[in-house]
Amino acid sequence: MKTLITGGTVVSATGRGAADVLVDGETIAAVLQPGSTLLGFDLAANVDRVVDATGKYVIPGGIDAHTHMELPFGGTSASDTFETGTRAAAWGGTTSIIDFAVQRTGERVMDGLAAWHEKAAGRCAVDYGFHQIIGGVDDDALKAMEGLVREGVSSYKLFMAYPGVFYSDDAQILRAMQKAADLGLLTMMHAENGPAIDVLAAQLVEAGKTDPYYHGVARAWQLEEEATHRAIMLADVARAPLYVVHVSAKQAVAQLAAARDNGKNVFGETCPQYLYLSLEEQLGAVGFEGAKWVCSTPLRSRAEGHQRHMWQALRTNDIQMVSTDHCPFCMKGQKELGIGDFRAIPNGIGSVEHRMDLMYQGVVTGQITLERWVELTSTTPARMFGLYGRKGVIAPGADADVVVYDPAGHTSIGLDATHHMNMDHSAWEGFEVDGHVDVVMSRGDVLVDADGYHGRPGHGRYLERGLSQYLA
Ligand code: DUC
Ligand code: ZN
Ligand code: ZN
Repeated sequence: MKTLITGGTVVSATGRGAADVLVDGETIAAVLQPGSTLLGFDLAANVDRVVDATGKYVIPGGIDAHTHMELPFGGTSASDTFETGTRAAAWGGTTSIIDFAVQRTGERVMDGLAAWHEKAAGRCAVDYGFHQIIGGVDDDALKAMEGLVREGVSSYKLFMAYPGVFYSDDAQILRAMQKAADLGLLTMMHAENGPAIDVLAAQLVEAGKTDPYYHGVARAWQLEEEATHRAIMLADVARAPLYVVHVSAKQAVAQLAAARDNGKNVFGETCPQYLYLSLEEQLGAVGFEGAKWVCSTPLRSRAEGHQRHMWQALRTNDIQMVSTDHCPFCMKGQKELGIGDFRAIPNGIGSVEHRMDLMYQGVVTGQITLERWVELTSTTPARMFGLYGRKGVIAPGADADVVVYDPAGHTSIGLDATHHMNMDHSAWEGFEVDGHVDVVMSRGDVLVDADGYHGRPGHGRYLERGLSQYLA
């Protein structure tokens, strides 16, 4: 099957230009001058399918490097399965996800990884890889880390939050980082001081402050800043590169920026919710509504300027990537577990479908360039997590994961009737954005076009990832 995508503007992390893209089977065969012929043949007349991208951007498919399909959390599980979550991703122009396999104290790391393969195999609409959560660092877990790279899992995640669930103390963190440095594994960190948060949360509940808003109060920015600093220093001692997930506080950004200025090999990711939503407006919504936006790290105060600062950090490369931390829960039967005690609200927001559109708004408003949009959502994720070349770029030999994006289009995101995530609400209800995902191609197959959805469970393949390009 040969496809020619004609008339569009091909955008990469470093530039843009009018070009036609020839797809042969699963890969990109050529990026050509518009209207090129091949040995005198009119190309468009000699392919099986022509996609007209006139007036549109042609970009590499989005890579969401932080999702939690079916994650068990707080006595329930994230409501998107690999089937529903990757279908929603495809609708939104994301053609690869990297999800988190989970190991907890007392479990074997490789059993956790096997369980995630079991959940995902044969069900995904787009390609998928795994990071490994290590929730119980002990001698066995450290030994098991040696097998991860061989399994195509070149990054793992630790938690400084959630004592008794995923939490690692400083000694465990240091040992894991030392091991990771030896192995070439990239350490990902949930950087919040969990024990201190638990004290504040208990005090708030005792004082009758049980609404979702107090989730944000308990998870004070100081406790994100402190943990971010501690993670940076532990990584420095271990000589391990560090990637801090879902950065939400401007003070945590400052810690990362200062460390990078000092030559430390540290990176940060933020998520759309920390760019658009706030403690006051969403978490502080009347009644129990705010539960829709309970996630960790929490939404931060707009009055304190975190959101504005985060956009700036994306411009200046103090933050290098945008993922979603997609972890959806329904209000009914899930979020409502925390009525009367915000600590029991399962943490998470669903956004896998909306990341490309939400980040494109940064282009519309002039906060980031078109090239930076592609870099933040596709190219850097590919480089960071060992996929570059295959993913993250439109170039000969790369997988034909291509999105045709219409800047003149419009998208109503978040209205219940229009999203495809398995949720009974949307964290993005009422968001109207410029731009539209017109065509989504994954390894040469059209998953989405004007006629609707053509994807299927099982199209998506497991991505054996190589090492991060950002190891020192
Ligand atoms: N944060 C969330 O919001 N959900 C899942 C886990 C996490 O760290
Ligand atoms: Zn986390
Ligand atoms: Zn997460």
